[in-house]
Order: sequence, then C-alpha cells, then structure tokens
Amino acid sequence: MEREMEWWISMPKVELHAHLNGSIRDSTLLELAKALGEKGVILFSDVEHVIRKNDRSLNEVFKLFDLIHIITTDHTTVTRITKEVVEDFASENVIYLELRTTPKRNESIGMSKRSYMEAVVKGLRAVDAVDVNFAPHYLGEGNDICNGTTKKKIFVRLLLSIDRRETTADAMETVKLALEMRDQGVVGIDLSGNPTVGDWMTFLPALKFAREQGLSITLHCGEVPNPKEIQAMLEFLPERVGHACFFKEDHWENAKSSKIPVEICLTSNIRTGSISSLDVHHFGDLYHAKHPLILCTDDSGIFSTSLSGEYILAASSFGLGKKEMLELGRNAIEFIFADDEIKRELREAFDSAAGTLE
Ligand code: 6MZ
Repeated sequence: MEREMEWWISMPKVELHAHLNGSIRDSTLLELAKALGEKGVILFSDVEHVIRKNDRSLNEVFKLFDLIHIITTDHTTVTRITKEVVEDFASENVIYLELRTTPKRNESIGMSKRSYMEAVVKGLRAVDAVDVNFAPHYLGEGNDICNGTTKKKIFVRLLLSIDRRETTADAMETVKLALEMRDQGVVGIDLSGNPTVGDWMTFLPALKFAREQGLSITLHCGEVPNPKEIQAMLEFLPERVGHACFFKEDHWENAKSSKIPVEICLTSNIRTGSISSLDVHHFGDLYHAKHPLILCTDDSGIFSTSLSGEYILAASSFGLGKKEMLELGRNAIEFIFADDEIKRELREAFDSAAGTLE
C-alpha cells in the first residue's frame, strides 16, 4: 500500500490551478493564528475550529478566506507561505507549477499590490531545498549538488488573480502589474473569488487588455449555476477554464467545439457541494470524449488534499491505470502558459517516467 502511494508521489506532475492562500499548510496557519491570538488581533479559539473543519460549503470557504487573509497578509508571511507552498508541491514531484494569487493592497501596513507580489517573488527566491526556475531568463543552478544528490527542479510561473469583489480599476491595476512583472515569471491572469458575487462585465475591459498585451487567461467558470455568464465567458475564448461544474448541454457543445481546456478539481468540487458525487462528475465524460483536461488541487490546504491524492482519486473513481494517468498528466503540458522550451523539458521528464513503467 505504501509502495503504491510512493508511485503516485514519484510520478511527475503539472499543477495549473493552485491558489496561494488556499494551499497553506494547516500547521503554518494554526501557528500564525495562535500568534495573532496572543497579540489580541483575533480570538484564536474562534479561528481554530474554523481552520480544523473539513466539510464546508462554498460560502463557508469564502468566509474562511477572509479569515486567512487577515492572518497572512503581511509581507513576511506572504514570503513564507510562498516558499512553503512551492516546497510542498516539489516534494510530491510537481515539476511545473502555475501558482495563482490575488495581489492585495493594505495601506495600514504599507502594502501595495506590487509590494505584495514582490513578497511572493521573494518567497520563490527563498526556496533552497529544490532548484526553482521561476523567471524566463533564469540562469539555473542546473545540476546543483545538495547532500551528494542532484537537487530536484521545479518550474514555477505566476498567475495574478482578479477577485470578483474588485472594481474595473482594481482589475486593470492587476493586469498592468502582471505586464510589468513578466520578467519575474508572471504568465497570465485568473478571474476568481466568490462566484455568487460580482458581474463578469466589470472585468471584461481588463481581461481584453490583458489579452491584447499577450497574457494568457483562465477563468473560474460555472462554479455555480449562472448560464448567461458561462455563455459570455465561453464566447470570450479563455485559454483555460476552471471547474465547469454547472455547464448545460449547449455550454459543453461550445466548450468542446472550441477545445477549451478544463482545470478539474475533484476534491474541491465535492467538498463545496458543487458536484454531488464523483460518479456524476464531468471528469468521466470529458475523459472519454478526449476533451483537454488537467487535474488540479485548487486549495490543497483548505481541502486537505495533494496533487498525488487527486490523481489517486481520479484513477480509483474512474477505473484508470497508471499508464493512463501518466498520459493524462503529460497532456497537461500542452495547456501550460509558459513557453515551448519548458514544454520540451517537461515532456522529457514524463517520457523517462513512462519508460520505467514498461
Ligand atoms: C473561486 C477561489 C476558490 O489569491 O489570496 N479562490 N475562487 N473558487 C474557489 N473554489 C473553492 N478557491 C480560492 O488565494 C485565495 C483566493 O483564491 C480564490 C479566492 O478569491 C480566495 O480569496 P489568494 O492567494
């Protein structure tokens, strides 16, 4: 059993839908909450049970995010959690990670969207357990030797998220920041946040501008039933969509004919109740239709999962073997927002893993 688990952990993987503040280690979150409790900023006992709770509705998830943001939004903590999140993904052999986060402004502590993102990049630089390639002109340490063994390597690219509570001007500021930070590994824009809040049209000008300037775009789409919004989002032709839980027949026809890749987050969809059970999850239909899809964690901290765990869950729920899962993982390379040179390196890693299966 343990050896079986080891195989899934050692399998190379590509993670394309992971929110920074949703991927924090429980132990770190509790430690930070305790410290703020001692300072009297929050009441630790109120927070502890919320953090430890496992089953939560979509609305409860967003209440928890508000709490997490109080706990984590200072420069030092943002740097720390970024470092830890990258280390955690690398430790389960994620070889390419597109990490997304919402740049935040908090004037009371001198934080701007830019300084928030600088703290994130500082976190990427702070990782030393693995070799992190995070920028296009990265001069890697390549075969750096650590304790006599070659260091593991992970490619990390960043997506800047627009929160659905934001204004058009906020969204535009995020897109401009993304453009300015392209040389630090920013490759795209994500639209996320509570799907019951905000109007898609608010963000359209900023998203159009991002596209004109060459950034790739992924949208949280159909996480709640909202047929008109889903239709409008699909017409925008994003490079990828996340979730797609409440697509109707005509949405699927549209998404399939445009071949829009779907980021699938099984545990998240079940925990938030967006999908009632795995046997009716759209993964099955999409997989058999050979529609482009990518298995992702969404919020590994909040939902107590890992990417290896998501692969095991998909394999056991949909009757797929290791060979098929490795192929599924390899296909994800085609939908990353980074350049062809990286794709080539990633393919090589998958092909050598496939070689050990035969
Ligand atoms: C929509 C989500 C999400 O950006 O502060 N986020 N948005 N649906 C989801 N499904 C469960 N999970 C996370 O990370 C946390 C933020 O990511 C978005 C929300 O806006 C949340 O506040 P960052 O690093």
